[in-house]
Amino acid sequence: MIGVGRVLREEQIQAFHTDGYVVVEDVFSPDDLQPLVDDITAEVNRRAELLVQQGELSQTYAEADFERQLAKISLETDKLALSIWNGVLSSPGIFHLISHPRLVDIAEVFCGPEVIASSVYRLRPKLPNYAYGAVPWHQDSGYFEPYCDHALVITAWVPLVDATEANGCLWVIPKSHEHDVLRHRLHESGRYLEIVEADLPEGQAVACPVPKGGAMLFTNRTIHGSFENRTDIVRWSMDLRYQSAALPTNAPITRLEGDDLPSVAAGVPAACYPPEADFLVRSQKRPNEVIRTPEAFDALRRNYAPQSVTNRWGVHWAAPKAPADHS
Ligand SMILES: O=C(O)CCC(=O)C(=O)O
Repeated sequence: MIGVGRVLREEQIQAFHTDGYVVVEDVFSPDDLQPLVDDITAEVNRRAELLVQQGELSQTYAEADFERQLAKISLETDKLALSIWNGVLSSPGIFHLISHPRLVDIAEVFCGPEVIASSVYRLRPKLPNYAYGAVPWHQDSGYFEPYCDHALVITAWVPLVDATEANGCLWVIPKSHEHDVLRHRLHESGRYLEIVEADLPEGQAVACPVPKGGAMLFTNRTIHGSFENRTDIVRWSMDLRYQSAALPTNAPITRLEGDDLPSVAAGVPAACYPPEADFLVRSQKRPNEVIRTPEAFDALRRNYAPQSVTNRWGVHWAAPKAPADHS
């Protein structure tokens, strides 16, 4: 299998399967992450300038470093931070991170050679001492189509600063991926699904610090959450997801003879998360269908007509808006 022994050690692969998660250090060089940091900074400056023009912010704080600018802005208004939490950005830096060869090598270890970058990617600026940034206990599958509960959709959680227990790194319940998808309820914020404390399985939760340049990988049934940031810097991170092309996907790919792909007509969902567009990020069988440029990625996401996800919990949460309907 491509990638095994090169991108991950055998014990890391084992840990992922046994515990439901693994932290991998040194996935990216600082140069790898800088274009994304620059894109985010440009976007923060753009939105801050608008707020200054509208009289809602005294200055853009552009001289502050990446870890502090949004924290300073947010002491005056939380509008900018909220617009990032509640939106889904599309930028060349985001595309290059999702399709970073080392990350895709890692995804290939678990998903096989036909790798779909799942539609669900999120940028999260967890602000200092701000309740909005906490993400309650959940399994990512709580948000996905039930059909995909027992498939593997991996999350690569990538911090853009050193993520520590103090600034709100992720917590997981080891081995919780062995459970089915547990009941999720609407969190009091109305923005998240959560597994309430009483429904959590036995097991000691562990904090998972990840240094900048590393990534944490976990499964769609691994129970995780993140809590307060008790520092004065913003805990910036991105979470990205990957799956096999053999699972339901709305990526524009050719179904090939011999593929055991499920059909929508047979009641199988169009994708594990139909509200946003998937794309093919690596393929041996369909190399011409791999999305290779930020422009193609952006066009695909903007032109996608969102479809709803099965409302299995009977609740509605305020899902972030994808590029097509958010500026
Ligand atoms: O970044 C966070 O704080 C939460 C991330 C998360 O829950 C996820 O990636 O599913």
